[in-house]
Amino acid sequence: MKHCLRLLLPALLALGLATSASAQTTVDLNWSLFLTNNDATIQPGDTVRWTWTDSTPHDVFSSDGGFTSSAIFTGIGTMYSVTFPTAGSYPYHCTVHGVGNMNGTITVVAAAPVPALSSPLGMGITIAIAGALVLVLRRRSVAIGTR
Ligand SMILES: [Cu+2]
Repeated sequence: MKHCLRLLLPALLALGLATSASAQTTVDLNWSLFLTNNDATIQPGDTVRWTWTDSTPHDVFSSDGGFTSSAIFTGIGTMYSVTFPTAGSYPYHCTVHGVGNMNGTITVVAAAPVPALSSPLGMGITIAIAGALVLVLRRRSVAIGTR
């Protein structure tokens, strides 16, 4: 029984620490002529990276002016990236080819908060899970007479 707890508690602590961190990701989008509804849904802090996949000149221009590639680039493999720190909806388009021919919307949705281990709620959840597992292990030990 004690041996089980020695293995179980560090695992629970590691789980609590792992779930308290949110990984930031990069979402890749192709960017070429007649590419419409080039949408992505991400979380705050994530990055969107557009990659030119044709040889036509393009830019990336947010419809509300929040971000822009600030130049018209040409060349397959050209990249432009934006990190979105705040939840919201961010429509964008190519100014060379217009909204009707090249567009998309980046939707940034705040993730459900995960209680950190250092928070009272996160610590409480970890202790409750550990307690429940201890009870289960004790009952199993009693049932098979290995107490
Ligand atoms: Cu374009």
